Amino acid sequence: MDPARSHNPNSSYQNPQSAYRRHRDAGGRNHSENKRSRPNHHQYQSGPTPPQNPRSSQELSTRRELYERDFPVYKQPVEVGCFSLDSERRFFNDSRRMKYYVEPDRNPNFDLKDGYKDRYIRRDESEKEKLDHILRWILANKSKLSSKVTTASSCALDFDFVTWRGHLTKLLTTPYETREGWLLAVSRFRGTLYISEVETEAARREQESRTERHKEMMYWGYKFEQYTCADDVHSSPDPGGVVNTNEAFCTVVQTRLADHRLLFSGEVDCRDKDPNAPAPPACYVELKTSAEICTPKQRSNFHRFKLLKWWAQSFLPGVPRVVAGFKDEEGVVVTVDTFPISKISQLIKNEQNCWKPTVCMNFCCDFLSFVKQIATEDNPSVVYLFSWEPRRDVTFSIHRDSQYSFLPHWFVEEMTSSHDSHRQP
Ligand code: 0WD
Ligand code: CA
Repeated sequence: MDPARSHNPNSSYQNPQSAYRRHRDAGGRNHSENKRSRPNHHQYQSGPTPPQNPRSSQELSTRRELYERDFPVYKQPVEVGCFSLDSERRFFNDSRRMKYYVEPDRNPNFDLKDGYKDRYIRRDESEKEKLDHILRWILANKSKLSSKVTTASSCALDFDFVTWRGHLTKLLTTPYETREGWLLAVSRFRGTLYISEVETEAARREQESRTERHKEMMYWGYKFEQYTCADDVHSSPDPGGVVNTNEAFCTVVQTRLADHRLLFSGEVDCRDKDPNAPAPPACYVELKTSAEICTPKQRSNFHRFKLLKWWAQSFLPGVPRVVAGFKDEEGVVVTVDTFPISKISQLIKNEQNCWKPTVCMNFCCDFLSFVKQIATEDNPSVVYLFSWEPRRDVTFSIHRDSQYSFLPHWFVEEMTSSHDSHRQP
């Protein structure tokens, strides 16, 4: 277990010095829309919400130095459920798309290019699913999630935050990110804060201008999964099959970061097929591909950039290891290596100016506190849009009944009626 996890008396949460600042800003620009046009904002359709205090603006700094303090409490994540998405992206409240890891040779020579032209079905990325699958999972499991204490508090769920693991990964890496900003939409509904990503203008342009080579390289990662995963405990991988990126198996975990109770879901590539392996999420394996490392400079970059992303993504749900296929320029996996997540912080110790897990976790924790403080109106059609660009502070704007609203009616209605029926005698 990672020594930084909770149960370690030395890692108890220190009350943070607040990294958010209040300062005067004549326009109160971050409380209302269109006061300052940001390149990654779409045209707003709704009218601006009048600022509560037109002379103050609140921002959250992302400077690393502010987050170098003791590691916050991060409870061991517990799997509370899972779901699957089939080849047509249909939701199932079960593990039917779970796969089993079959350890490859150390030097397997897997050809990742194979099947790109004729055995590849790609998910339609223009279909923005937002939190829908997680919300479906919540409805399917609401009897085991509803608050046991239905007192004066209007909390229907015992969680402060519901989101995708991928969104939390972006938060963890923000203090070290120099290229890609983000937009996170937040709505408060029955006391829980739902966080859903909005595509930035830059990301949309990047996607539209992808080269053929880039598109093919995106396939390589999925092809590596096909070489190393089997559909059943006793079967073998089938490299002759079709790669369909609609299919997914997702874990749903519950944990706590300082005083933030979190429920999030993340896609899991496969599990250890040994029946004596530990219970989920400890039996899960994350698969990655990366360019072969030939020079000290490449090794240093791998430690500074790749391992940060790999660590953040798997540490969050408690996935203990990453299996990496190192590929040459032709898309052939030349070496396979396993990286235990708990060893990554030692691996990077000799890098100058390297990333620190504590900075990642403390920034995420402070961002969640910032969100709690800002997103106060409990209304599923109100969106607090948090926005960040590298070398800037996190800012926000507020949107009512806009294109940003993301909690669907079917979810709001079913949560509302079930909540009320709980209160009936
Ligand atoms: O529609 C969207 N913009 C998003 C969809 C944003 C974020 C997530 N999702 C959905 C995806 O449909 C996917 O089923 O969430 C699921 C994955 O969620 P996650 O685990 O929170 O995401 P992340 O940790 O970023 O990615 C995990 C894996 C990726 O593996 P690698 O090894 O590349 O990190 O999920 C896959 C990918 O295999 N993945 C996606 N698959 C389909 N559509 C997407 C996506 N947009 N993003 C990641
Ligand atoms: Ca993966």
